[in-house]
Amino acid sequence: LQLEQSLHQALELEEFVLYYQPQVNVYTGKMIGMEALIRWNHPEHGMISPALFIPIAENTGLIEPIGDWVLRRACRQLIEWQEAGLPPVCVAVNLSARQFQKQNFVEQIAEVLQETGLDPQYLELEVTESLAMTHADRAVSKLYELKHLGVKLSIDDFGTGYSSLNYLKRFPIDTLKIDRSFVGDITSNEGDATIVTTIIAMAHTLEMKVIAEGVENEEQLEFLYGQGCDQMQGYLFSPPRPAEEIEKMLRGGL
Ligand code: G
Ligand code: G
Ligand code: MN
Ligand code: NA
Repeated sequence: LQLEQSLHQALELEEFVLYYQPQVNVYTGKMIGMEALIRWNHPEHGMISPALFIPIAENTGLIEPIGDWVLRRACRQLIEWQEAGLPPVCVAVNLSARQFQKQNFVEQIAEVLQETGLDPQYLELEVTESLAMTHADRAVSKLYELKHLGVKLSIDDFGTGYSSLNYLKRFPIDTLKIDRSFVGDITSNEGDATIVTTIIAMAHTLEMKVIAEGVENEEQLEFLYGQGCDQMQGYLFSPPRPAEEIEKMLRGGL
């Protein structure tokens, strides 16, 4: 209850910040986008991980105003960078179940795009595999409505949930994000290597791109390159960083 109270205040006091983690083209090594990841800059406890407060925000419903803040912040940030003449990149925003399932969610996205003036092709929405596969029929139609707005869609944490391939082929998804739990051991664990290789092949058959998460070393990069993985994200390239640091990277002409 106390945390709920302070989460409420955190919104009003503007204690949330967005960090951004670069997403890189495996072949060119260039940054092509980034994932927005929220942090809570608590006056006493410092930076608090979303892993600690997002579940509480989900349960209390505070995820709705927080999620709305994240969307607007990310879109505004991109507009700022575009207006400053920096190279155009996409921003991916994580959606939680409660947001995605909300009745007027599609309208809300349309509203944010209109209010910020962001070209929809630069906004990517991430839904987790387990969220997409729960009530998959309803998810299919909602994903199509979102797709019609012109935004990009990706499935997050792919491989950790229970996917029906029958639904997967019906989702208008641009990108599958391979969960980092498979990427960590790809060079030492044959099973994980096979899973990653299979996900990449399947995604390409379904005309989706693949991004590997949690890429931490050159050996993993080599493996992914060899398997035709499209994009990667991970500490090898960059951890999630504050906007000012990402801006420097963009100015560096990545
Ligand atoms: O950045 P970090 O690895 O600490 O993120 C931990 C978890 O919090 C991840 O599962 C990530 O998807 C989730 N997360 C980060 N930012 C957001 C957000 O803005 N909205 C939602 N719903 N989840 C987020
Ligand atoms: O669930 P989601 O994929 O949205 O979560 C992203 C989380 O993964 C973030 O909390 C981020 O800090 C973390 N992360 C990003 N890159 C790496 C990495 O290379 N290794 C590890 N262990 N975690 C990472
Ligand atoms: Mn994510
Ligand atoms: Na993930």
